[in-house]
Amino acid sequence: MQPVRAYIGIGSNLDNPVAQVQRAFQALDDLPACANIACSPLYRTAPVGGPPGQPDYINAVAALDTVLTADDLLKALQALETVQGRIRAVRWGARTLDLDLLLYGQMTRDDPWLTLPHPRLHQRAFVLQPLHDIAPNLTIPGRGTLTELLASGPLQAIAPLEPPPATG
Ligand code: A4P
Ligand code: MG
Repeated sequence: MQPVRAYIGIGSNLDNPVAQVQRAFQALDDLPACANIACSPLYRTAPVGGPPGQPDYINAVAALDTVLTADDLLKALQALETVQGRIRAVRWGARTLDLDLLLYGQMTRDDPWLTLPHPRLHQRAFVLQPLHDIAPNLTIPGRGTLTELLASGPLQAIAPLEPPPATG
């Protein structure tokens, strides 16, 4: 099987979210049958949906080349969530680690177990902006280019965790 470029959305808002996201980058880099990882900057973002009063999230995106099938990659992601203490209680509730399969090549699929592209990707600045940071020319099947989606608004305003120092 030829390697497929896959994009993974990473979110955490419990138990030291910055460390959770950094640990997730390392765990993704260590996955068997996956290579060439690219990691986006980290963003601090206000919660979208879910129960009121949950903490802010740290969000990021990773890309990797994989020879796993899409189903096996999702199973691997769910296993990593469990290793990092994910407990599923409330939909969109606070979590130590959420790993969403955003894109698997240009595959499209409408299945509750695995929908591709991720069904809410195009509405979320906390996904679109870090995706754009590592893959500015990406097209989302059925949705358009990242540039178009970021310009189409209205999207939540988000800021990098550590903005680059001012120059000049
Ligand atoms: N599933 C279907 N397609 C996919 C896919 N492409 N990637 C199924 C991953 N999973 C997929 O997921 C629920 C079910 O979706 C799984 O059984 C899987 O087979 P889950 O991770 O157990 O639960 P969840 O993440 O709470 O649900 P959901 O609907 O995926 O939530 P979202 O859309 O991921 O939203 N606000 C901020 N600021 N930052 C965030 O990261 N995240 C969410 C979760 C809400 N608000 C947020 C953030
Ligand atoms: Mg999820």
